[in-house]
Amino acid sequence: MAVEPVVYGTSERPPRGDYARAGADYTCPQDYARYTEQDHDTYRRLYARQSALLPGLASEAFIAALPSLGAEDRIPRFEDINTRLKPATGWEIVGVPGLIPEVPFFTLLANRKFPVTDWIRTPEEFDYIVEPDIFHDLFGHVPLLFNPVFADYVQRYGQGGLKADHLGACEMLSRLYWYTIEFGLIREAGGLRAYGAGILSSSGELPYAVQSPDPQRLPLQLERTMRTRYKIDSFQETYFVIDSFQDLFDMTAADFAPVYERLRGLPELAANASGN
Ligand code: HBI
Ligand code: FE
Repeated sequence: MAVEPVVYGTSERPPRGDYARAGADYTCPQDYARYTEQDHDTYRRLYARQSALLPGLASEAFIAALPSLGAEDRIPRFEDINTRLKPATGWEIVGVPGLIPEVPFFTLLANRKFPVTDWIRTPEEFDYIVEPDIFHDLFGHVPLLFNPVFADYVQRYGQGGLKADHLGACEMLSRLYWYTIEFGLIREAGGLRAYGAGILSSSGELPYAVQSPDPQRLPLQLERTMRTRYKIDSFQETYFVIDSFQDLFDMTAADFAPVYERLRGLPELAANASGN
């Protein structure tokens, strides 16, 4: 069944992915034969550049898990990663043509299936691409799914997303996703490190988020974070910091319904709003 393509926060450009191949749940098999030698070379160059940047900037848990992706010189096969990921945390990665609507997205996460875009950027987009491609999803998101506590958080986020949809609170909850799973920072023994996929897969934002004096960095606090708007196509002006993945998981144990109610009466905060 062909599904309607969705375009999230990008220009009117039609989405890149081939949504006609996707099923009702928006997933599609990874058609490995479609990748060209140029695609494999783009992945190899992105992987080489990004992995060289990690020491001192990326979470130690991420660095430890990165080799679980397997191939570094070619696009990995999803089923190859799944032979390691399933036994590790019960997660598996599934192919999708690109960004998908909130509810199918939450449903996949709630079932420990992480949607990974099946196409890769062109060499001209080497330094920046608006929509998440396979490098952002694989390199940025998948390694920490091997970490049991973080993997539990992502599933709980998906379950929370399905509840939020019934409460009309998707926008508030998507800010929590944005400021943790995409752009989260963590304080580790060695100092401040990145654990968010959007930072870890970006050659510019990784040093910026961890070292620049420009952005503000606040302790992750559910209500403050869910009130704070985020930036789609530029570095963040605010980053939220956790002390451990356990803290992040524990923070989402509560039922968010009363939080949403309180927030509905409060004004949203700009991405660069100061103070706590
Ligand atoms: N779809 N494939 C894909 N990947 C995402 O990260 C994603 C998505 N759809 C919605 C979405 N993220 C955001 O709205 C989250 O905040 C929920
Ligand atoms: Fe992402």
